Amino acid sequence: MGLSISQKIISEHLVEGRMIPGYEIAIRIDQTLTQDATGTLAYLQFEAMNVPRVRTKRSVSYVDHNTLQTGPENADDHAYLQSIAAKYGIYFSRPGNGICHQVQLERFDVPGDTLLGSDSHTPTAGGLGTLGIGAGGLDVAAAMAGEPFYMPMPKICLVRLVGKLQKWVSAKDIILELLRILSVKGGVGKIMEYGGEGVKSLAVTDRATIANMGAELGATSSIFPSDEITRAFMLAQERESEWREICADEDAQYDQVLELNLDNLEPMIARPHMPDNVCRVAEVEGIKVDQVAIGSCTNSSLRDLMVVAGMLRGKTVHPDVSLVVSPGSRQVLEMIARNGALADLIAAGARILECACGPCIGMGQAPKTDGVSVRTFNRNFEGRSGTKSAQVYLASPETAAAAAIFGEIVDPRKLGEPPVFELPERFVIDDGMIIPPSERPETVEIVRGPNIKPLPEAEPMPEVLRGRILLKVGDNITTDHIMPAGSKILPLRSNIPAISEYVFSSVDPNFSERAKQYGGGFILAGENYGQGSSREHAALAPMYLGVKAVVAKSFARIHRQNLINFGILPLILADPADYDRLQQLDEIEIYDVVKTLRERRDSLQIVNSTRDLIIRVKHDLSDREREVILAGGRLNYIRNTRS
Ligand code: MIC
Ligand code: SF4
Repeated sequence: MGLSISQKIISEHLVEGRMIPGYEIAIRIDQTLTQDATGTLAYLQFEAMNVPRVRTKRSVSYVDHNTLQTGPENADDHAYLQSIAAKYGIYFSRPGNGICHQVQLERFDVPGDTLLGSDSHTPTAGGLGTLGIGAGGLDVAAAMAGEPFYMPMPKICLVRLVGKLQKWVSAKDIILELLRILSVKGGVGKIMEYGGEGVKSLAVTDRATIANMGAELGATSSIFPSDEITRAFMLAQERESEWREICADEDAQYDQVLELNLDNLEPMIARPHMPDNVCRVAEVEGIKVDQVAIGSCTNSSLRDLMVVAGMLRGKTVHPDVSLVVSPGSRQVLEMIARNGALADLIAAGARILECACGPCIGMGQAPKTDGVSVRTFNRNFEGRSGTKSAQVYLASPETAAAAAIFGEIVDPRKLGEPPVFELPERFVIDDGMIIPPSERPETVEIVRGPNIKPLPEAEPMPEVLRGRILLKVGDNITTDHIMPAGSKILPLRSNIPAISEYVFSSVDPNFSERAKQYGGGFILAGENYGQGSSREHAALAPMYLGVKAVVAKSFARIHRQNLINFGILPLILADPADYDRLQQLDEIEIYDVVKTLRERRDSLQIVNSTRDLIIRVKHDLSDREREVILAGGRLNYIRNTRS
C-alpha cells in the first residue's frame, strides 16, 4: 500500500507504537523552535532536566511575541533566553529578526524533517514539507533533551485542491473556506495533507498561510508536498542543498478526502469572534472599518506585503482607518525597503511596526471601543486584540488592503487588475541577527532577571480529589480565555504566581480569588476545551491555583497534553448530557483515582454532594500518560524514570 506524505515522514521518525489512528506513537524530533512567551518556561524546564547540550539536529529560540518593552520584564526574559541559547547549543533569533514561523520557513525548515515548537502555529512549516507540530514548552524541552514526542497517531485527511485561484482570491481564502466547511473542531486528531493540481499554483508562502491556519481547524499538523516549487523557494533562500522531493504515493490511502475547487472560490472573511465564523466577503460589504492590520505568521510574507503595497501605491489610506503593517521578518522588511514597496506603504499612510507578532497577540494597536478591525491574522477570539468590545474580522491581504482604501469591507474583485508578484530569484540573505550557540559554553553565565521565578512543582496524584466546581464554561473555550495574553499580562509569562492572578480574568474576574478561597477545585467545560494556543500557562497557572481536574465534553489536543504534563486530570463526561446536571460551586469528590489509574481502568465517578448525584466520567490516558499523571506531571516523570 502506498504512503501519504505524513505517513512517510512519521514512519521515518517512528520510535514507538504503530501507525494506527488514535493509538499513541512516539516520534523522533529533528528540530525545535521556541518563542519568548513560551520559551522562558520551556528553558526553565530544560534546565531542570540537567542535559548539558540540546540533542536535536537544530533548535532555535525566537524573540517575537514580547517585544513591547513597557517595563524591564520582557528585556530581562530576552537576556535569559539569549544566555540559555548560547550555553545549551541553540540558535538565537534576536528581537526584530521576525516572527518565528516566518523566519523558520525562510532559514531553517527542511522538507521531511520533524519540527516541534512551543507555539500552536508551528505547522506553518508544512508549507515547505516539514512536519511541524505545536506543543507545550515542557514537551519541547523534553525533545531538546533527546526525548521523543508522543501523540495519538493522527488520521490523514487529504485536501485535494482542483482548479486555479481566480484573480483577487488567495491562499487565505482557501483556508477560510475550509474553516467554514469544517469548523474549529474539524481538524482535531488529523493531519491535513494537501494535494491535487491546485497545489502547483501555490507558492511556498501561500502554502504556509494555509498550513498555518490548520491550527485553527484544531489539526495536529498540515503539510504540502515538497516539489519543484519548494525547490525554487529553497534555491532563492540559498538552501537548495537541503531540499528533497517528498510526494504522496499514487496509491496512498487516506482516512478522509475532501475536494475544493479553486475555480469557484471567492474572497472569504471570518466574522467576530471565531475563525470559523466565515462567509463570503460579498455578504458583509459596506461594514465600516476603523483599523486594518496586515501581518502575523499567517500573512506577512514578501508576497503578501508586495500585494498590499501594490494596491496602496499612489493612494492614501481612508481617513477613518488606521492601517498598521508588521512585516513577518527582517528579510521581508529589508526586501520591501530595497525594492521601494515600503516607501509606497509609508506614502499611503501605513503605520509600520517592527517585525514581530505585535497586534496579533494584543501587543499594542488595540482597536478603539467597539472598533471594527480587519486583520490578515489567524485568530479573532473576543478580547484578544486588547479591546473586549472590538469586532475583529480575518481576511486575506487583498481584502484587508481594500478595506484600508475604502474604509469599509469591500470585495477586492471590484478593484480591476490585481498587482502581480513574482518570486525573486534570490532573497536577501543576512543571518546576522541569528546568533549561533557559543563554542565555549562553559564560560556562559545564565542571566536571570528578577522577573524569572522558579517553576512551581506539581504533587503526585492523590487517591481522592475533593473540592468545588470553580467555574462552569461552555464549548470551544480557548486558551486565550483561560490565560489571556496582551501587553499587560504577557510580561508575566516567567512568573507563575503573578500571572495566575489573571486566570480566566476575561471570563470571570473573581476566578483566581475564588480558587484561592476554596483551596483549588475543578473546572467544568463543554466541547473542545482549550483550543487555540499552545501556552502551557493555561495549565500551569490553574495548577498553581489548585485546579485538580478539568471535566469536559472533549479537549483540544495541545491543551489536553499540557494538563497531563502538569498533573491535572482531563476527564470526559461519559454522558455529555450530565454537563447540565453539574453547576458552578457544586461540591464534588472523585474517589479511588490512583487505584483506578494503576488498575488501568478508565471509568471514575464524580460524587456531587451538593446535589446528591453520581456522575460517570472517563479518561482516555495512554499507559504512559497515566504514569505521568500519577507522578504529578511530566517533569517528575522524567526525573523518576531517569533516576
Ligand atoms: C498565539 O498565537 O496565541 C500565541 C501567542 O502565538 C500562542 C503561544 C503563546 O501563548 O505564547 C500559540 O499560538 O501557541
Ligand atoms: Fe505570533 Fe500571532 Fe503567529 Fe501567535 S498567531 S505566533 S501571536 S503572529
